[in-house]
Amino acid sequence: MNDGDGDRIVNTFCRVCEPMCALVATVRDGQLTSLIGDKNSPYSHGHFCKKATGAVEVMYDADRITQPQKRVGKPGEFAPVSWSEAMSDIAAKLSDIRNRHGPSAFATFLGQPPTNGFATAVWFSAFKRVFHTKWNYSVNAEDAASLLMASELLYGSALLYPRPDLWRTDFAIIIGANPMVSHGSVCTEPLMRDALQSVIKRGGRVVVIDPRRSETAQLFEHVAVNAGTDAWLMMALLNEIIANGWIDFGFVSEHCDGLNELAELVDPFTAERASGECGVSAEVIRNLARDFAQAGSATVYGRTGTCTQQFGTLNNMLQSLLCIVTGNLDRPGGALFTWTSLGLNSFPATREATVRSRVGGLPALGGMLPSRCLVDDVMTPGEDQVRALLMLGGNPVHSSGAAGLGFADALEELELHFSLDIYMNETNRHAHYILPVATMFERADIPYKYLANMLRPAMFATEAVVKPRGNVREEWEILNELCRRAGLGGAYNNRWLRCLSAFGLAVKPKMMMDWLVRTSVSGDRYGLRRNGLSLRKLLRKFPSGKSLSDELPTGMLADAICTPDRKIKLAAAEFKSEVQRLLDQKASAGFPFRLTGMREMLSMNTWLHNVPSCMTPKRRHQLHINPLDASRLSIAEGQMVTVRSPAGTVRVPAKISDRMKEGNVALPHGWGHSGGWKRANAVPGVNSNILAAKNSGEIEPLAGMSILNGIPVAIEL
Ligand SMILES: Nc1nc2c(c(=O)[nH]1)N[C@H]1C(S)=C(S)[C@@H](COP(=O)(O)OP(=O)(O)OC[C@H]3O[C@@H](n4cnc5c(=O)[nH]c(N)nc54)[C@H](O)[C@@H]3O)O[C@H]1N2
Ligand SMILES: Nc1nc2c(c(=O)[nH]1)N[C@H]1C(S)=C(S)[C@@H](COP(=O)(O)OP(=O)(O)OC[C@H]3O[C@@H](n4cnc5c(=O)[nH]c(N)nc54)[C@H](O)[C@@H]3O)O[C@H]1N2
Ligand code: SF4
Ligand SMILES: [Mo]
Repeated sequence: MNDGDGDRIVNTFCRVCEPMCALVATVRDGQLTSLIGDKNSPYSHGHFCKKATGAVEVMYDADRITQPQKRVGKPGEFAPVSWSEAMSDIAAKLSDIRNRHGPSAFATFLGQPPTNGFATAVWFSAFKRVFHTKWNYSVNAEDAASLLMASELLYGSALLYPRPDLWRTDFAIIIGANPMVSHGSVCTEPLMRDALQSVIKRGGRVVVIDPRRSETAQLFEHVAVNAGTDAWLMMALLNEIIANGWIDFGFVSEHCDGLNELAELVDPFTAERASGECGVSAEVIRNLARDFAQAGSATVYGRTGTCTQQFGTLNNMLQSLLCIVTGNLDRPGGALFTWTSLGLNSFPATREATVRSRVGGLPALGGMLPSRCLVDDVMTPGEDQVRALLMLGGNPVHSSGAAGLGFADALEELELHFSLDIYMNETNRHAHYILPVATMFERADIPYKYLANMLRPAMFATEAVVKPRGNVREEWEILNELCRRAGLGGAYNNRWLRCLSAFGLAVKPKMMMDWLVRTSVSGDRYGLRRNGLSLRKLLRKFPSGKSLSDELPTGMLADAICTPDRKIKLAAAEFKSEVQRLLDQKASAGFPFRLTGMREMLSMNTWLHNVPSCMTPKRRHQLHINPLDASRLSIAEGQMVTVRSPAGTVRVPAKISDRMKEGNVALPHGWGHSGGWKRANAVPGVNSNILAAKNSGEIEPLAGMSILNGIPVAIEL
């Protein structure tokens, strides 16, 4: 579209976080000059945030890497090289390491940002298959692995995780999520505020369970819980519900297994006993159980606050169980399975956790091993030892819960470490090569990974808004080229596509996107369905996107459940052992506070701290502490305090805030930089994950979760 004065108006969408808000960009002389939310989008209605502007500044950031870099000295010392020199050296070294040690010696690490793009997700998946990589790590154990594990244990597939039907529910419990800041995760909804407010408009309730009166809790009802004790609270809620018979017996007897065992397991968890642990009064627990169970429909939405915990998998099972026993699974207003036009919802009947890490035996969930395993897998000699690593847009030296456990030292041991990124960060400063990639505005895309999480399924597409800056390449091209140079054809699952690629005829992302759109439920089936979609039609006729449905389907349960007898397991063996571990757990003497993380509006994990829109002059990295706790310790606003955990110590200024529950403190993650990003490096801050480090034996045992919330700490002046 053109709009006079030489300005070009381009419809696009944001891929910084999960809602993927529709945007309208203005381009002048080939430069993206302004960005606003697309009011015509039937999906996001103009919603957008400052992080999208931050992403434009990232694209034009002087500290961005725009030419391949080769390590020439100590960590962080790089010199520019040509693509051909970098690629031929990497491919030769890869082939050599694979010849000498076998394919398992080459591992991959996937960070969060690359998963937001279609081409990267698809080509990376094929790349791993073509190279037969066995050890594939990610930040999933700092994120959602416990959700996947809980789904596997309950429903028989890690990918069968429920989404909260916020647009239809009468009662929403939000536990360990702050969607007013994070904009939602594993639940894709740009209109999150409207969705939550719609519950109130229908006469329903939204109850936010959080140690901090979060931005979401401020808008709705808040129940202040002690960090890391949610399992106590939810066990007591279940106990109340079961003891009072507020159960949907018809649903449970048709679809579930193990109600009697579950009743026995929850029996010791009286409201009084749980109250002593979680800091919520017995009366509030009883009333919450009753009101939730007796609501017309009810749902529970939890996220990183309950996932990345000592009892992450148990928490996620309990969140589901509250919906299951009250008959709120797979019905309007409850917890729903997914639907996507691309057919990504064809439920895979797999037991996911078949691959386990080389040392420590932690499970790969969704095909992803916990980040912490990389350290041991590199450092421990023997068969299948990791010697070469592809770091795809990750920063685990900073983001991993094992950040303090010699992560950087392990990276220095690698024979080959190459990174695809837009910056030099705290992790790839240890790489041998950094290969610079295109940012989101420099590539065509369709929403992909998050389609299956949309509460209102929609489809949209974007062209590249501007040409890639400098000498960067798209990730798919780099991955494909490496396969080709290693004599493996290309990064395609299909043999014919690999052959074509070997002859220089690589099938490109737009062709693949077109194929997916056209063969999708809403596609034109290459002319067989007159009103169906193609990529071209999406781009031309629906530049602001197309809404496919206002709600998710229900009634899929019978087909969806993947357990051998197609029953939901209410009391799996793993569940029982976790309940026992909960009962046996002892407080950490000498560490009277509980530390949590908290996301901030203008941060995106570790990577948006170098641009002015996001790192505004007034921002500070602070420890949030309740006024009563502060006065007991004689801490004044802004004073430096020492935060000590069993794993490490950091010093940060205090922010006194009555939004914190007494005895709980919060410290945002992602601060304290030492990469190639000058503005970020100059801002005072610390890496909060130094406090989280734990050896494999001490972490959440089922999914291998890093414990990032509810860390026992001491606070000193
Ligand atoms: N204490 C604590 N730690 C946490 C969390 C927490 O809540 N508390 N949250 C965890 C969670 S949920 C996550 S997802 C992780 C994130 O952990 P990571 O993925 O390791 O870190 P990120 O900060 O997301 O960024 C990784 C890198 O991606 C690069 N990048 C940005 N866009 C692109 C792109 O398009 N392509 C490529 N190739 N690179 C790109 C950035 O420059 C950055 O260097 O952090 C986890 N760590
Ligand atoms: N602005 C911004 N948005 C983001 C990101 C970002 O870094 N910045 N990251 C994106 C990513 S990768 C993800 S995975 C999502 C995460 O999405 P969310 O999980 O919604 O993110 P948080 O804002 O960290 O919310 C976690 C909430 O849990 C609370 N909490 C901490 N510990 C406990 C506990 O023990 N019990 C309970 N009940 N609550 C607890 C915290 O106080 C916080 O309010 O956000 C995404 N969106
Ligand atoms: S909410 Fe997320 S997807 Fe939407 S504009 Fe902000 S950063 Fe982008
Ligand atoms: Mo995440």
